[in-house]
Amino acid sequence: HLSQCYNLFDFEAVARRVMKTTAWGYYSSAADDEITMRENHSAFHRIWFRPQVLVDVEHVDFSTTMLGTRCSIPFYVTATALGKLGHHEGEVILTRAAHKHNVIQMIPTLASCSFDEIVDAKQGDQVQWLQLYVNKDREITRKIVQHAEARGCKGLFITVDAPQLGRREKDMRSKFTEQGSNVQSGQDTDNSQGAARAISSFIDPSLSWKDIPWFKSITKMPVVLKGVQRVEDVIRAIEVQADGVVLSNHGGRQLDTARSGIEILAETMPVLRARGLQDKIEIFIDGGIRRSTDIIKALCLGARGVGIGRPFLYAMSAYGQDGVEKAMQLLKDEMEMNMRLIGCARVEDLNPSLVDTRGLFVHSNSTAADALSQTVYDPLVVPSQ
Ligand code: HOC
Repeated sequence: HLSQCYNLFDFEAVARRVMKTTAWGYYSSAADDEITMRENHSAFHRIWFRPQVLVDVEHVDFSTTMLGTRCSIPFYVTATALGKLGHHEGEVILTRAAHKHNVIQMIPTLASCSFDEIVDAKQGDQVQWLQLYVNKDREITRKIVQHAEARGCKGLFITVDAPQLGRREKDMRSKFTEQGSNVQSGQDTDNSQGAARAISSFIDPSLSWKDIPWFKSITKMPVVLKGVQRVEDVIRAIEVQADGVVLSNHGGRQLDTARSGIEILAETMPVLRARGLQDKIEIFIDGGIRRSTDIIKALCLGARGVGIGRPFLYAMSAYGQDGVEKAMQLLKDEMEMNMRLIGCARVEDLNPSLVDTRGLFVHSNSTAADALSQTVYDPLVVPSQ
């Protein structure tokens, strides 16, 4: 029961039991041996806190500003495709829950609901961003971007880590057959290799750095590159005047054994600070965030905010809007407690001295063995209905 969900992992356990094989296969799958997906969360375990004591933390305020929008907590609902696989109402459930908690929602290109349905579901001055897969036909892309801006979106997140679809074997095995998407690719879809391949054939693999100024020229929305994975590319993003980057490996769904967002962040910020570039761009991360301690670690290391994807899909699939609201509330409760325990009353007070990252860059060889035992020999990888 919902009242017995005490953390974000609990929603995943319920979702795994109640979801259809195809839906579970699509949401939970990641590339190849799923090493990066597991690393996304476990990397946070290699960072330890150095709390400060005797700080007045009676009143804790963890509200913050992301791309100019004030929000109640430094996370946003990141884009995840095919919401109707998990719940018949799809992404509008996430919109409503995000409104309740004053959290920003990123609208996915590959949503099940139409873009306008998701915008129509927003209330009051609720803020949404658009996640964009760039179409081979740039006129289609231009129309999508300008329509999003006209409908009030406040940020454009261009996915840059997906010139080709990663190989998600769990998804492929479940043989996607449902029409969960509103996406019109204009081409025959291939349902035989999983949901993702069925919906992604329109995406342009020729997208490159030289295209980014064009995006800046067609919109006034801040332009953020989602899926950057090394400091050299963060610097390049600054050079092309991107307003932000998301350090992300696409939830481990694209290149397996890519590093976690939190590790890329820890690589990036010292270089930006050494070059005086730290205020030139907003840095976000996503992947593996399940606890408020993960959020706090990312903020200590210089992130402006973090994206959370699968946990809200699982909460939605298990319990609908109530589930997503509860998941958000749990994170808020954890956040208040852990800000107090680390000795910070405000987000602005979080800084690198509060974390010990010496172990972060040390990778254990056992990860590969774990991956094999979990992805090959686990009979529950694709649960039966
Ligand atoms: C090259 C196409 O984000 C997922 C979605 C869709 C990915 C399309 C990538 O399944 O991770």
